[in-house]
Amino acid sequence: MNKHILAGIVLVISIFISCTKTEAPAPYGPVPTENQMRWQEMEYYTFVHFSLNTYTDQSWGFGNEDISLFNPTELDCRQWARICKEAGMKGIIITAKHHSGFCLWPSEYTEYSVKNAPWKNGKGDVVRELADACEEFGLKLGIYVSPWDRNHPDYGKPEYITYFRNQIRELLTNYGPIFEIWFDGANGGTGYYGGANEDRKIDRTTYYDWQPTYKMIRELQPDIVIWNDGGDRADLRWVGTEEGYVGETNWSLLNDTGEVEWGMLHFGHENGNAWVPAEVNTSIRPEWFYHPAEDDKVKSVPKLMETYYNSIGRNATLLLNFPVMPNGLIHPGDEKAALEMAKAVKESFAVNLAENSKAEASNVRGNAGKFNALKAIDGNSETCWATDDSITSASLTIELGKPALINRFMVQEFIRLGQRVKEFNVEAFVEGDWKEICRGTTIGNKRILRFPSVEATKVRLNITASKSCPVISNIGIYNAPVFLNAPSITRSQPGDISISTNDIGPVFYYTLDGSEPNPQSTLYSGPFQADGKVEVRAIAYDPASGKSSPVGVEKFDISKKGWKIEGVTDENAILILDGNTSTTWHQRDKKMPVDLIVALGEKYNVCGFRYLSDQSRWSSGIITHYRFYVSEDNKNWKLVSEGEFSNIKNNLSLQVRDFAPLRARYFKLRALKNASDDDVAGYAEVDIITD
Ligand code: FUL
Repeated sequence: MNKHILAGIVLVISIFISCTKTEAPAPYGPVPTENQMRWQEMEYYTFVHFSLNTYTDQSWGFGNEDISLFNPTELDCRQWARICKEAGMKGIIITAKHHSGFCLWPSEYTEYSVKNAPWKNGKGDVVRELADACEEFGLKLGIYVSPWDRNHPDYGKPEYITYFRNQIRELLTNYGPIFEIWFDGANGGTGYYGGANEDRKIDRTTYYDWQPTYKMIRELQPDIVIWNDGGDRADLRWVGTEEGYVGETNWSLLNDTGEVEWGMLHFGHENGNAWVPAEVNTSIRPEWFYHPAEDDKVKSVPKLMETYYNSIGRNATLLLNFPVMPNGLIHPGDEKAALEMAKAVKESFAVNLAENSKAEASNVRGNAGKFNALKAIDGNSETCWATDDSITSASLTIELGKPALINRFMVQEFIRLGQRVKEFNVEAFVEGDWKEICRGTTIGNKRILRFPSVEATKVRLNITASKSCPVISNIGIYNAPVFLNAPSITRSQPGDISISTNDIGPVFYYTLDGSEPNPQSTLYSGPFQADGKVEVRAIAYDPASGKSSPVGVEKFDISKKGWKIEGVTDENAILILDGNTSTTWHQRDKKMPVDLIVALGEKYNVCGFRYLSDQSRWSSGIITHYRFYVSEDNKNWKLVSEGEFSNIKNNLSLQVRDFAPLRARYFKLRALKNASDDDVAGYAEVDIITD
């Protein structure tokens, strides 16, 4: 036989043997269940916050709100479902019962539900209508049912757990398949509790006795995933913030020991022994429930895209909330923002420059075609590039064919075999040289990295550390359009205005007369003086693409130049007046109630105040209950506002309270209680509103 033919036959036989012999890598560490996989692949779904609070403008109902307020005259769950479908979401989780205890379905176990509301003469059932709409639009249904119940007389006693389980059973029996159940961890304490009007504390680690409840849930809904932030470890985890992001390093792992520390929620445990992936929950507006005052605070497309990259692009799913209006509909502004975001996502990932180009890897498992580099760019997430078992660092190079502008890199691990990669970087071949364009730590289900546009002919993924041999199912390279964030505008105590952004490369234009800024307005060249009442409007502008950001607006009140914090020697106290939201001051040396007294220097008609808590990830001293006083002489004080900053622990947004104007030269913010039940009072910024 001809030598070459023989060599060819040997090669074919050896390839055949190696292909058939090369097994997929063994799973490494914990792996997802089928239910977790199905959920992970949904990627994006919505929350709907709707309850009696919708009618009382509250974040948390106390539990005694009048049922007769609930009358959504135009309620249309088909509208919610249509918007979600068009926005690319795959399911809807509804607040069937929020902390107030009011039930959106006619529960047979309580009178505090839609069955006693004027809506549809007590014959309505919001959960039923939503289940039907979801079925019609091909969406999955999820249930939020609050463990904390501020209405129920038995809350805090063992009897309540039976009540709670009965409600869960109703919800998981009567409304078809439920993809996710959501158990909020908030347990604020005070409530109506059937008229007791008291503070009831429970031990969140034992009170709810979760295991029998989990068992019942899985029997009733075998395909469900359980989200729980309040006790025993469930299938999914909270990320420790409601701001719309998870850690850049994000392991889908936790330790199986029940309670986890706050920081670990954000990053997961690298060596955790249980698969507990992250879900990023955030609202399309600052708050979860509808508040008319937030109609102009719907998040912009760049902000929502930021959230997209910081959730789905960081190995998490995204649960984006719509607050439904009192009439029962999603506000047109929220709809517009969600649809524009969907369009931006579509445009960003429309063309995958990696797909079906050429690719080579530094190592291929068993030299087998089944696991070669091309499997990472074939658009099929069931096939993957994998290396030999002994390999924990490897490279994969993609030839783009011709020079192409790129600014996004997407990579996915085949997580059914576990999460492995610890560190990687990406290089681009630019004018004859390799240049690092971005780097990351974990990958997981999906990691998307952003970098300034670069023209490249080749792109190389270098996995520099992995727990075990890497298994990569997908790589995408894109040139996404620019979406700039509205710039942020701050003013220091001496009156210097600064304009800034996290985006790379834009310039800013601004106005001070209320007119809309454009590239013909004043160019920002550094901080400038503008004291007293002034409205600054600014845009970020990208000279390369000619694109502008949405307008950032900041209304500043009276000058803080002459303000003084009374009775305090710590010079850092001034940080709470500096206009910089990332600097803070804490009072730690007093017992609650803790007062903050500010002398304004002159007399003003004061008609409101603003409190911004410590914004850092490890924030402390977050005031939850307050009293606000004004005075002309620092002796005789008038109480002008008091109450709670509901949900402030999870959602650190600015708290604004208005009241009837009063002449004042001093104000006093009294902290009655904080979120961690200690004596620390912390502040990022404190400000007043004058008329
Ligand atoms: C929080 C709750 O207290 C908020 O009201 C909201 O429901 C959010 C999703 O979870 O913990």
